[in-house]
Amino acid sequence: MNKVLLAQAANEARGLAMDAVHKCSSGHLGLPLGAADIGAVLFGESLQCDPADPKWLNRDRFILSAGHGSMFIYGWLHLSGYDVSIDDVSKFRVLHSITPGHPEFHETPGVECTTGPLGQGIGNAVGYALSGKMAAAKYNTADHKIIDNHIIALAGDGCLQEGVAREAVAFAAHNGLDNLIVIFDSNDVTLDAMAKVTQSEDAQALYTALGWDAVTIDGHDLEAIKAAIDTAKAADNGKPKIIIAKTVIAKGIPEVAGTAKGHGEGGAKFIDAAKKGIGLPEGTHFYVSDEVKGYFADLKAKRAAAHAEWNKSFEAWSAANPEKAAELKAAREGGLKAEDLLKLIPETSGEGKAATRNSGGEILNHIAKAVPHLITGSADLFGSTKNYIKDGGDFSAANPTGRNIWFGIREHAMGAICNGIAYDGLFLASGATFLVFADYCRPSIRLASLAKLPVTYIFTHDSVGVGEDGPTHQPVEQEAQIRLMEQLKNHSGRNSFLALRPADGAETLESWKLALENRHGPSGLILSRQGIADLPAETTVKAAGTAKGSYIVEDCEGKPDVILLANGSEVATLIAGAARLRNEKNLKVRIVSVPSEGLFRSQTLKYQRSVLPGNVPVFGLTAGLPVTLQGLAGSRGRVFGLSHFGYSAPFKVLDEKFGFTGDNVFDQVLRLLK
Ligand SMILES: Cc1ncc(C[n+]2csc(CCOP(=O)(O)OP(=O)(O)O)c2C)c(N)n1
Repeated sequence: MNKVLLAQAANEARGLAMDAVHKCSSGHLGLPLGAADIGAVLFGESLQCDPADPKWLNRDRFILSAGHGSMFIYGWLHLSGYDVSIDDVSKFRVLHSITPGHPEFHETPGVECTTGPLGQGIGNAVGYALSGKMAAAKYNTADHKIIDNHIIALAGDGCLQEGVAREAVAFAAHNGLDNLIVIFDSNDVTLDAMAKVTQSEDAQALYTALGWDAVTIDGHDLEAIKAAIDTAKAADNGKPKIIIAKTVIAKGIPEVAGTAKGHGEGGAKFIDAAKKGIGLPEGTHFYVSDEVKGYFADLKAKRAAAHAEWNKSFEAWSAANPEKAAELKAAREGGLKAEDLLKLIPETSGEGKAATRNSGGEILNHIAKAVPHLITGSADLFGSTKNYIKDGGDFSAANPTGRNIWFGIREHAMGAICNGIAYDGLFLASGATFLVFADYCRPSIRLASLAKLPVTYIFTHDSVGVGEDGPTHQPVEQEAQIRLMEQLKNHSGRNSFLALRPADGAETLESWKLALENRHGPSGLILSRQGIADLPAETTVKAAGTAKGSYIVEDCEGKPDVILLANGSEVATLIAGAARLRNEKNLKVRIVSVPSEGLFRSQTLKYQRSVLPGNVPVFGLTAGLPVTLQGLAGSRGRVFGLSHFGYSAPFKVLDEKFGFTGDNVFDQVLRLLK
C-alpha cells in the first residue's frame, strides 16, 4: 500500500469536500473530513470495483449509509475514476447536478442507494448482503465462483442509533451474512452534541453480543484500516463484521475538529487556513494533484484488468451453465412479462368466496413457480399474510437459496432490506405484514418510491374486518396515507407508488400482475382478512378494469341515477345495497370498483368520464377514512367511511354497528339523493 500517496489523496478529498460545501454554503463537512482516511483505503486500495463499469456484477457494493456525508462519496468517486467529473463535484447541491445533497440512486454512477434518512442504509446493506449470499449460492458452481464480493457500508452514530438499523443488524447476524462489513465512523459526535449525551453503550460489546465480529481501530491509521478490511473480507465465518473506526470529526479544520460544530458546514469559514494546513497549494480550488491523478489512473486500469479476467470466467460459466445464465440475465434485465407468466396460472385461481389474502397467497405460489428469482418474506406473520412460497425453502445461513425470508418482528428493517434486495436487482422482493403495521415500514416505502424500487408490499387484514383484535390492529387511516403516495410523482414523472386494494380473487390476480409489471416503483397489495364473494362481472372485465385502476362492475340501462363506488371488501356491500335500491326504489344504479385511484387517474380523461361522468351523484363506501374516496366522489358526492378508531368485537358485529351493510348503503344513498 502506498501510504504516502493515499494520505495525500485523503487530504485532497478533504479539500474537495471543503470547496464543495463552501461553494454552496451548505452540506456536511464532518464525515468527509473525518472519514477521509477510510475513503483512501477503500477507494484507493480495498474495494473490488471497476469505475468504468459501476454495475459490474461482482463488484463490492459500497453504501454510504451516513448519506449526509455525501461529499465523501462524490469526492472518492471522482478521484477513483468513476464518471463523476470535477465539474460535477463543483456543482454539489445544484439543481439537476449528479451530486445532490444526499446520495440518490439513479443519479450518480457508483451510488448504490439513496441514503440520508439515517439507518436506512444499514437495512439496505443487509438487503444487498442477503441478495449477494443468495446469488452466490444459486449461481456459483464448483468450477466458477462468479459472485465473490462484499457489501461495505459506512455509518455513523446516527445510523446505528436508529431502530431500523438495530433491527437490521440483528437480522444480519442471525442469518449469518458474513459478506457484510460495516465501518462505523465512530467520532463520538452527532449533530446537536457529543454522542455521549444520547448514547452510552459499548459498541464492541454490543455487536459482539449480537453475533458480529467487532474490532476497534484508529480510523486515521491507513495500515490498521486496510488490515481490518482484509481480515473482515477473509473471514467467511458466518458472522457480519463491524470495524469500529475511531475518528476525529472534521479532521483538518482545527477550529471545529472533534466537536459537534464540525458536523455540518460550520467549519467552512475556516477552509483557507485548513487547506493550507493539510498541504494543499494556496489559492487552489477543487485541487487534485498529478500524483493522485496518476495513482488512480493506474489503479483504474488494474481494476479494469481484474474485471476483464472475471469476464473470462463469467463467459466460461455461462457456457457451462446456460440455464443459470439465462435466469440471471432475465433477473438483471427485469423484463418480466407478467402476461406470459399468468398464462401458467389456472383461470379459476383466486376465485370463490375467499379472503383476498388467501387468493393472493395462491396466486403468488403460481407465479413463484414461473419466476425463480421471486422471493418473499413476512414479519413473523406468514401464517396470516399467506405469502409463504410452498416448497421454496426458508432463507438462512445454512440454506441461502431459501425463497422465504423470516424477517422476524422487524417491519421497518423488512422494508429497508427489501429495498436493498431491489437495489441489487437480482431478485424480486416482497414483504408482508398487517396493513395497520404499514406505519412501521413507511420511511422505507417512501425511499423505495423515491428511488423507483420494484418492491411489493403485501398488507393484509385491511380493515375493521380484523374484528376481535380491536382498534390496535384495525387499520382506519392507513389506506388514505398509502394512497397519498399515489399522488406523489417520482423523478420520471410517474406515480411513485402503486396501491391496489382488490375486491375479489380475479382482481387480486390482476393486481399481482400489475405489481410484477411495475418496474418503476413499489407496489402495495392491500388484502382482506375476511372472505369476500366474487363480484358479478366477467373475469375478463374485472382484469381489464383493474388494470385501469377502476371500472364498472355492474351497470344500468341509460344514465344512472347514482353511482356507488368502493374498493376491496366494501364493493360486495355496495352490491347488496344496490339490489334494494333497484328493487324497492326503481333506481338506476351503477357500481364501480376502484382498486387504485392513482392508476385510474393515469387513464385518459375519456375513460375516466366513461366510469364517472361527473353529472351523476356518487356515493362512496370505505372502511377507511372518508377522504380515501372523497376525491373520486367529488364535492356533490358523499362518502360513508370511518372517522374514528374501531372496537374489539366480531367483524359482523362491527359491520352492523358501523354501517357496513347493504341496508345502510340503501339508507345513505337515499339521503344523498334527497
Ligand atoms: C432519520 C433521520 N433523522 C435525523 C436526521 C438529521 N441528521 C442528519 S446527520 C445527523 C446526526 C448524525 O450523527 P452521526 O451519524 O454521528 O454523524 P456525524 O456527526 O458523525 O457526521 C442528524 C440528526 C436524518 N438525516 N435522518
